[in-house]
Amino acid sequence: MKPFHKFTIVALALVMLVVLVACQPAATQAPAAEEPAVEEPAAEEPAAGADEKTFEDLVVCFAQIGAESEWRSAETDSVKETAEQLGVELKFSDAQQKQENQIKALRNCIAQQVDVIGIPPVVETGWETVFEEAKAAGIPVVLVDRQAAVPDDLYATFIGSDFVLEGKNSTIEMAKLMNEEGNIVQLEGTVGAGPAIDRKEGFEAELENYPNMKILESQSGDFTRAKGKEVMEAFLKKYGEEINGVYAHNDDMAIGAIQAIEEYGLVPGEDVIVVSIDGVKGAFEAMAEGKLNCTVECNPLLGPQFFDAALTLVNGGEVPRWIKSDEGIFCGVETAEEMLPQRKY
Ligand code: GYE
Repeated sequence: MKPFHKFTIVALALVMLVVLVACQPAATQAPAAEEPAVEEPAAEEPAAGADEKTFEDLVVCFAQIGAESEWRSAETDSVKETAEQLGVELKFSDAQQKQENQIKALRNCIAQQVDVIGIPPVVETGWETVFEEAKAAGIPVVLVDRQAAVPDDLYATFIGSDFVLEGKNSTIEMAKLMNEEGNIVQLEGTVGAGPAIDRKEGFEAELENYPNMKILESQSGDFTRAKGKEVMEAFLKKYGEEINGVYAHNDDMAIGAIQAIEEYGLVPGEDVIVVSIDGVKGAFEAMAEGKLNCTVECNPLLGPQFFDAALTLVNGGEVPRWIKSDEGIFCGVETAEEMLPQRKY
């Protein structure tokens, strides 16, 4: 409402009030005349209860795993940028891939009595004690992008993808690309990590529908390019041209594998089909060059959903047990060229 308007309405209200005082029987109209006067302060702070917190009141911990992949760096940026935009006080830590560092970070957050803790648990197990400590301190724990194997009452919600489905979709795409036959090597994510366990499970379960496709060997490449390359070199040494396809649990390992395939003298994307998960820019670039065949998307831009959930929890609201991300599947040079300019990570 423009100031001029407000002034006019307030003036009108005053005139009405004088009329009302002078003319008692018209009292039933009083509420209408009073409206603008009460509306002014209310318009500033709609419906917010006196003790209802806003984003500016929140102090939130985010105990990040590290920076092993393009995906994780995109997630870190999303969390930091969103906190800044919303005015949330963020206490961010980087555990350099070590669970013990993540646990230390959580204990620090508890000691500082933050409002909410967000954590992508590097592996699924080993969280019960520290999550119980958070619970005892009344601090909700939000699992961001990776799950933990703990009882339901030890975390408020899981925000992230359906990794089993990502694995299953990867099989389906590989089957199409390989005409439903051939030998595959699997580059797994970090041993014990939720997405590594589920992406393997989804892929292998779906593979049972394709009797002429088989996995020669699976090994962890720890979600990094360097490790992905190293493991692929070993696979090539052992199996050579017997390998028809590579399934990598993330794009970074696939990009490492692509280098190994090229150095070995084969053509990635043609001699060896390559399918991976994440949908990061590096994958779209490799796909535009025809070296990666498909990437199954896993969205890392979880900052907005995370802080929304944090605010709801702090204000005593309910959040779903699983807040899922919306994701697509992208294959081929043309798709990559078309999508690259719009990709946000
Ligand atoms: O796919 C991978 C990363 O936890 C979903 O971790 C995440 C995974 C992601 O390092 O690239």
